[in-house]
Amino acid sequence: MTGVSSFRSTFSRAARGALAGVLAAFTALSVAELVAGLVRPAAGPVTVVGGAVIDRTPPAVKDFAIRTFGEDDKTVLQLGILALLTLIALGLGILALSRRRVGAAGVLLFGIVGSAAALGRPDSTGMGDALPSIAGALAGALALYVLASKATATSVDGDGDGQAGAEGWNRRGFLAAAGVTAVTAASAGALGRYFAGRQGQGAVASRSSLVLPAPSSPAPALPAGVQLKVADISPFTTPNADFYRVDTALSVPKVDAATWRLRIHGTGVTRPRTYTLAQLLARPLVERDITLTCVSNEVGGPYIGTARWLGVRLADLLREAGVRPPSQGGKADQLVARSVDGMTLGSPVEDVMDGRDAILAVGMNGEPLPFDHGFPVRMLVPGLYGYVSACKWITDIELTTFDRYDPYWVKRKWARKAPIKTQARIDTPKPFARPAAGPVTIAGVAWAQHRGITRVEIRVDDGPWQDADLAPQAGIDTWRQWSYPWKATSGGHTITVRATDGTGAVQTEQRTRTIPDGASGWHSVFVTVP
Ligand SMILES: Nc1nc2c(c(=O)[nH]1)N[C@H]1C(S)=C(S)[C@@H](COP(=O)(O)O)O[C@H]1N2
Ligand SMILES: [Mo]
Repeated sequence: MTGVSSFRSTFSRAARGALAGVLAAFTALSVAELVAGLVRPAAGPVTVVGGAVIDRTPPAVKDFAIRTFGEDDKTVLQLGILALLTLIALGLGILALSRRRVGAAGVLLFGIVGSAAALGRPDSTGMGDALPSIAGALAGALALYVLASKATATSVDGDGDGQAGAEGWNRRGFLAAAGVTAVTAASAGALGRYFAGRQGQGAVASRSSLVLPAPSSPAPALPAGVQLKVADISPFTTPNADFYRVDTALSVPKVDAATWRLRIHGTGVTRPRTYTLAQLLARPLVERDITLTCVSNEVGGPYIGTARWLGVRLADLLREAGVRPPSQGGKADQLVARSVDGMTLGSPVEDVMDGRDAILAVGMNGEPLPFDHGFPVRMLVPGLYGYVSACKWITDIELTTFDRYDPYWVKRKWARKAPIKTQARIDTPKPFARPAAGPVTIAGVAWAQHRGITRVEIRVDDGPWQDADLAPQAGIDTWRQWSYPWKATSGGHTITVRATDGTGAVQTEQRTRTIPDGASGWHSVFVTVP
């Protein structure tokens, strides 16, 4: 045997092992997704392992991921998991050529990892959640065992192409087995997706048949002019399709409105209650324009939006349950909202009950909440960042204290309390734009929810602060548009903006990171006027 042909046969042997490994991994995942599709789609291995990774990711890394990949962060995570899995599968496949049992056992190990992740999810519904990972691992181990034996089996009567003599393996037998495995796995995966889709159909139907009642307290009419006639400014009302989305859910919960329940219980609740959606909808509904902001929003960042929300006043429900705010002697100072996927968010009871429009929202811009934004019901508390107030897919409200319980983000080093910081953002011109010399409209939005915006100032380079023109204020819970007519002169210019809130406080220049309680500092944009 020449050196080249021995290299070739070693290479082709390794390639066979690698192919066996990848096909085994593919089989494992596909069978797991099939079983998950039948049992519970959220218990699929990619979802549960991804969820476990998200929960264990250090805050700084998570913040980096949100900043770098934005709303694609989850796709990047899933691709990362698949890439790692593929590498391990290649290795296991090559190993299995000489140690078939060890290779198969390696695949089973992943079943254990997947099962542990599934059972450890906060929304785990019991031992059944381990089934997808176990079934997938068994199928994958079997596939690897069979493929590895085919990959190394010597052909007795030759494989018919006259090459068997040199390499001593049954090419046709291996390729046939590989083909059957690939087709079987692909079919299992497709079936799994089909079943998973069907499981969500009840929820989809419950959403499309939901008719939202008219509010007993409609939103105050928007003053004429809240929307400035400036191209490229953020629209005052953010369309649902453009509304930012931030959550830890790898598969968006599809909750069936017919079986949804909300329980209110805990410290100081003298009349615990469980509501159906129909019961909530039978109550007086308020409609309000509220601007929601994420604590992970950097200065100048995109994680903010305004919608017209429809919902039930939360304070009324709490009072009916017997809850009193701490200022009136209530023992609970923290309200912990829990979602169907096990997320927990804690808000100050005092804020929820101080008269502001804290609501359990059912409608967003005239339609039932989109699934991405919490269907059927989510919480909103004007003035507080989303992570301490805006629980989506809410199902449980527990009254407790800040001393006694740390919710999800607080366990990860974010602040217990987080009112939204006063911020202004320049929407136009964009960073590094090249506007022509002459009149240029600088414009954007400013927000300080539940305090309101009273002033916005612009500074060009090191010049004096100049008042921007403010659009009328829709209310203290929404952002406010502003514009400034600039006479652009040629050269490079830094445009800076700062806002003043309804308490008279001027937005601080002090730059802070988003962790632990929101970014501060002024937004600047550099432009070149040719
Ligand atoms: N169930 C659940 N609710 C959640 C979250 C989450 O991860 N899970 N994220 C919160 C955060 S950090 C924010 S900023 C808002 C974002 O709401 P949106 O996605 O509708 O814009 O939802 C909040 N509610
Ligand atoms: Mo957030």
